[in-house]
Amino acid sequence: MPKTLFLGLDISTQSLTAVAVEPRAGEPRQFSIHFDSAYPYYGTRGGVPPSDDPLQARVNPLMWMEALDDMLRLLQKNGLTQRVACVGVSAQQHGTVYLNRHAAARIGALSPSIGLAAGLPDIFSRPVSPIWMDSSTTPECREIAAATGGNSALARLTGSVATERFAGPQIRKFWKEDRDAYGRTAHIALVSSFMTSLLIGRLAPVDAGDGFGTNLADVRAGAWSDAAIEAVAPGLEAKLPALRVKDEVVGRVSPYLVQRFGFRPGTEVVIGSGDNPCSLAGLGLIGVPEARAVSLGTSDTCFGYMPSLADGEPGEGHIFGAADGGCMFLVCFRNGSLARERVKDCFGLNWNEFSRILLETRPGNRGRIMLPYFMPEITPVIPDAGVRRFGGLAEDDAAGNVRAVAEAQAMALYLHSEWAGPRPERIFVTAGGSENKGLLRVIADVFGVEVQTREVKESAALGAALRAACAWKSGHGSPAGWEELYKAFFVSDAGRIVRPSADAARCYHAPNGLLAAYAACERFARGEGPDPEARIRNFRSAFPGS
Ligand code: XUL
Repeated sequence: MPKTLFLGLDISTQSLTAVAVEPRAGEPRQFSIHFDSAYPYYGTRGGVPPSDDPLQARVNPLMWMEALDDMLRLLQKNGLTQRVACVGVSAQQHGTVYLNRHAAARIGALSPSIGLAAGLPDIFSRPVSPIWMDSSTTPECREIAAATGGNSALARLTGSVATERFAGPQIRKFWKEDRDAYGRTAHIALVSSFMTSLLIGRLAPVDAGDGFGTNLADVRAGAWSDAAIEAVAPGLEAKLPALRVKDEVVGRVSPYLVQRFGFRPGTEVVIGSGDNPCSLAGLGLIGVPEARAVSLGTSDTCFGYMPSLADGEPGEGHIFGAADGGCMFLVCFRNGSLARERVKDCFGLNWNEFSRILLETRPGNRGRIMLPYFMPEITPVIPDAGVRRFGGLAEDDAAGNVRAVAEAQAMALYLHSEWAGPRPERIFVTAGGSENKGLLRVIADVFGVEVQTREVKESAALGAALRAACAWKSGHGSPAGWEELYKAFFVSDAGRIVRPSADAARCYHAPNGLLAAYAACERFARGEGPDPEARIRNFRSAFPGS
């Protein structure tokens, strides 16, 4: 008798990944579909069609549906679907999917002979979904902040200042630009609740991990906020999914999934969540506030668990819910892997060479600093793309630029997450960039703490599978704590450990260290501070060997 599996499906910016776990069974099974190569007719690059407006990023949700269909077929071919006891979705956060009044019924009545995208082309009231990379809603952010008593009040209420990529400002922009289509919208899902709806065959609720990243919820009450909703658009409350603050099973897979892909009829589905809240679970950090995660993916993020909410407003980041009903903080940088890749490609390097340069060059980069804003940045908010170089960093210096991009990103991760609490005891690094030894060394040195990787790189998909296991177990009389669960399902926590060098950490953290010089560059780029070259000279005289 084949053993029971738990399945996690992660719909990220660039790909759909499935991870299937089985207690104490060794390596999880893993499959990925990359949107650009699998569905060239959607014209995506890095999962998003290029736009004339650099602030806009919108995706046709039918592409995600095609990918889900293909992935479930692939899992069936590998004999996995019939063994799944419970499945969970992880998704890129903040993207919104606009459904018309027929959608709910159509999703539930799909014929198993037709694919998801082919069978449901007309369930949308808006043919595109703005995703997290869209930062075109600055005017709407201002309006929402003004209507809710200003950004401090809004951040205290919703866990974030008005934020361009969040559902609230995006929905307001849609309402302003196309009132008819807004009127035809019966339901606005987040990507996680949309994909979960396709699994259960009816509209799914949204969890607080994703739901708090909207500027629409009262994070202390754990419910949608009337004041925030009123500031966005009329009649919005009726269009939002139900909000749940703690993980729960939201249904069973639809007859469509049973017939088309061979799932067992009783297969359960846990509430979906965002990729960052799922990664928190996948890295074993639920209930562990002393460690933090750094995810080096399309976006770079720094996040960690918070057992309860502090009284003040969050700093530059965001507060989301965690699977156990607690909270997490998150800071997100748009110029993540794509910026690293641009520097790598510009000098014709491969990733091994990129890593070797980081391992061979000296921390501090002799005071040469880059602000790698290849795209408009969200932390700090820099609307105008453009790479800025300081301290005499020459454009054609391969080693200087490689170190400069890696140091800048690590310093930004450090500085912009300082508000979230004391320096962590250790950092878990995940996603694609965690395979790069050089990047791990730079992060360890900049944070001045030990950095660890996990053997399973796909922490978001793994986290979704673990959340499925956790919810299933509590519903079947064997509830398990997160730590216990993590031990039972996690194949091994063997991964790399990189310890910081004390000298390197000093060159970043000393009063005249590189962090101070880098912060001055950021202030200058935002028009909030003087030319940083004097700070850079101070750094050079304090650390002549760096
Ligand atoms: C988080 C964020 C990104 C996306 C990427 O706030 O916008 O990390 O979740 O998938």
